Amino acid sequence: MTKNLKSLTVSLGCALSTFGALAAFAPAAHAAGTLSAQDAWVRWLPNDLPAAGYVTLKNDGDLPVDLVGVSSDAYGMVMLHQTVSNGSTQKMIMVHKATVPAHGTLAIAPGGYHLMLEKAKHKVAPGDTVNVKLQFSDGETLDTPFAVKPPAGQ
Ligand SMILES: [Cu+2]
Repeated sequence: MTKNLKSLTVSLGCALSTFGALAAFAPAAHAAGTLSAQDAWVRWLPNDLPAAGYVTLKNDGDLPVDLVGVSSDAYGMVMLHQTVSNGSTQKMIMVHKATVPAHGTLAIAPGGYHLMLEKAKHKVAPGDTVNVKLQFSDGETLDTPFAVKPPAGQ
C-alpha cells in the first residue's frame, strides 16, 4: 500500500514536471491559443460597395478548428462567402464555417473564401485599419486588424 502510493506520487511528479517543461518552451502559444491570423487586408471599393476581407489563418493545434463567426465594429454586416465556379461564370455563396486544418493554414484569399463587409458604420478608406472579430468552434476569438487597401492592392 505504502509502496503503491509512493510510486503514484513519483509518477505524478514526473508528469507535472514534464508539463512544466513544455509550458516553459511555449508560453506565447499557451497565452494566445492555438490560432493566429496573418496578412489580414480589405479590398476596399468606392461608393459604399461591399468590401472583401482576406486573411490567412494558422492552426498550431492537433485538431481542426472551424471559423464560425465574423463581426466588426466598422461594418453593420459581415459574412463569410465562398466564390464558386459554375462553368464559365463565378458566383459567391454564403457559408457558415470554414475549416482550418490541424497544424495547417486556411487562406481566405481571392478566388476562394472571403469576408464580405457591408454597411460601413463610418467612412472607411484605403490606409485605414478596421478590426474584425473572428470566432472559432473551439471558443477562441481573434480580434484582428485588417489593413484597408485600394481595389488594385495586394
Ligand atoms: Cu461575397
